[in-house]
Amino acid sequence: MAVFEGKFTSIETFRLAIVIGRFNDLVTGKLLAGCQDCLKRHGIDINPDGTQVDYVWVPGSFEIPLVARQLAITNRYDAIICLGAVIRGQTPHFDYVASEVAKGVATAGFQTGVPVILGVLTVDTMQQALERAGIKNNHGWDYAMNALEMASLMHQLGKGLEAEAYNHSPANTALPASLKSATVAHIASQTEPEGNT
Ligand code: INI
Repeated sequence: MAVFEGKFTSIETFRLAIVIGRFNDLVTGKLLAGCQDCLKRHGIDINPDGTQVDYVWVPGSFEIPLVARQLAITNRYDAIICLGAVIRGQTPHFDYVASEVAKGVATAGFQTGVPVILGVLTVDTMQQALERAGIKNNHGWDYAMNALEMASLMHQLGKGLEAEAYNHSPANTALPASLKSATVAHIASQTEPEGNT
């Protein structure tokens, strides 16, 4: 048996995409700067004209999952980092945006097998957001670390099944047949009443 964990070495060939919401860009711009600082100090070429990082700006956090998934299905990226800031206002809009972005980012990762990092702050006030985007510490740095770690881990676990999922599903949403049958077998083994043959 084995222990698998992501490393922060051998990352010179990694390709990353960063999706950034313009909404609250006072905050998201700082998250991006923290993220870039981390990547740069780990030897990643963060130049948008280079070969390692693409940047995609979207109107707000709500739009992030669609774009993250679209990027992931290209199979060009080892990880995708999503940066946004959802700040509670006087309306329920916060709750809709916050829950949709979290669900959508998770779905983009599940559907494609590409690590999609949830770098979206959900806070009550602008002060809390800024504290997490550089005044106290910068979570952008952490999101970059998460991306490198997950990219490395997924490489170790192998990308074969994910490639199969993209190639054999027109909607790019289906599980590969091998995973489907394994899942069905697993569920059956969990639900079969004891002693039932
Ligand atoms: N988008 C954010 O990224 N953060 C917010 O706090 C926010 N609030 O509170 O409204 C927000 N709204 C815009 C939303 O993400 C979409 O861009 C918009 O609804 C258009 O689809």
